[in-house]
Amino acid sequence: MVKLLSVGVLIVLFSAPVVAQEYEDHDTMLMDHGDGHLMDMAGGMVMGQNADTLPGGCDSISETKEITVHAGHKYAEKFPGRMFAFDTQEFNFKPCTKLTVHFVNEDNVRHQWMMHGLPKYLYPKGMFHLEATGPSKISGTLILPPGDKTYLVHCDIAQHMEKGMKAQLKVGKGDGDLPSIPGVTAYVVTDDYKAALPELVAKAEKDALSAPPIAATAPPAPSVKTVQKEEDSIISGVTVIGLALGLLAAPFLARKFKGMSGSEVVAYVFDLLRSFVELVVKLLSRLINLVGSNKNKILPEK
Ligand SMILES: [Cu+2]
Repeated sequence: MVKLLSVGVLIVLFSAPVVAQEYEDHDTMLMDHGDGHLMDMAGGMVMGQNADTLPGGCDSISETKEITVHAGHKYAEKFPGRMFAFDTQEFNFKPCTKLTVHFVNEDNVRHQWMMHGLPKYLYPKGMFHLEATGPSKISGTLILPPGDKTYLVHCDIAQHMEKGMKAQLKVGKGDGDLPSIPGVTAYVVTDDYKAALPELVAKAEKDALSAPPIAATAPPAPSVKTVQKEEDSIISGVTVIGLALGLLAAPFLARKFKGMSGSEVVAYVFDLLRSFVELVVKLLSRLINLVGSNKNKILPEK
């Protein structure tokens, strides 16, 4: 019974860190650097924060909205071939909405919720940007511009957008859709997960055959096949030399190996190889020294 209890306690102790994922809250640690730029020492950052200046064309704040966006690897699982994603791929708000975004990064890497195309007179570089080194949360507020426009929202860490962390935010009716939004719009580059490798090879060969012939005036370019042939001939030459050496050495080695166990033979062969390599290195370094010293002798005569 005591054993059972202690096992139970151990299981609870070890599973606790897995169950209770701790999120660092950057909002309590941020320092205001001015111009809507807030930052802390733990990898949290807000850029383009604007909670009170109305963008040109907005008479008043139309709505006050708050959203929570989660980011992480697990949200990409439903999108084949993607690695990272937000939990939401499309947002829609009225023009002149005051929007607060609570960004929760659930991965152990850095992620961003970066919005582009905002008016530059109000948002530095036209960006509103939340960044969190996870697992953690961070919050920021902006006021959306007037007019119908579709804004790109993504994570700008290298390759995170390409791997799926991309969304669109439509103000009003938006002005169209952006490409490669997981689950929303078609990928610019679509991967084919159905075709097996042999099929792909067959298709590539077929494409190569049906390619238009090179003009007669063009100089003959070395084709892949001829390069392959040259390599083949080099390899076969080396093989022939090796075989000949092996045949010559066989009687000598047979005598040497008489009465040796398998491992002893292997050790002996490796020893031979090692001394051969050492000899080659020594010869090479002597050659290099020779060339070097010749140069030194020539130089003063100039
Ligand atoms: Cu990211």
